[in-house]
Amino acid sequence: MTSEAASSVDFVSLGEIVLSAKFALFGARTRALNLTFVACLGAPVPGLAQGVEHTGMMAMTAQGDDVSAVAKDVGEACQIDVQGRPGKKFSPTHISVPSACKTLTVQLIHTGKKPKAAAGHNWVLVRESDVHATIADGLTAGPDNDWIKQGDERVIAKTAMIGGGERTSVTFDVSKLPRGTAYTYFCSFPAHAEMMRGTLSID
Ligand SMILES: [Cu+2]
Repeated sequence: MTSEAASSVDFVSLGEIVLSAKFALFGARTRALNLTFVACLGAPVPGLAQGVEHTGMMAMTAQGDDVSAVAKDVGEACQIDVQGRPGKKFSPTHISVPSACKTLTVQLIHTGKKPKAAAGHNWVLVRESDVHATIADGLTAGPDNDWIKQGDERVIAKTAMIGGGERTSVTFDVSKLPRGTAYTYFCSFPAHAEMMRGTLSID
């Protein structure tokens, strides 16, 4: 089986259990589009399947016993695409991270046309209680630091700042993030954060 096969429609329709097992057998890089992960977002996520195709990353939850067993063999690497849209909007605006996820890869896709200097987007994750202070300090950090204070320990994860048509990603450990804590993500570009904001929870 080639890696291309993993991103085909067949992969989704045939079911993950069989294909995941095959991947394990062949030792190939596993790709799994887990529909439960999409469903728990509560909002349509355009481009999620495409994102999996492009990145080859695995989106997997513990839901479905057999899938979970395979995921443990290869590590629970979860993945989500987030669009930064014109009009200072993120989509989705809430990310539910299954508690089985060990790492989360967020791929940020800037769907606008403006360059980074005019309307850049990034994805910055902090605890909800740290949002205002992180944004305020970021505004004095300037564009060379992507409008985030250097070495800001309140930042749990962040992507690079990108311009229209670009994409970037960040992978970080979610296994030690306390459950029951409210997390917020935002874009630190000046005047974007008030609108470009979303919430993340470990569920
Ligand atoms: Cu932005």
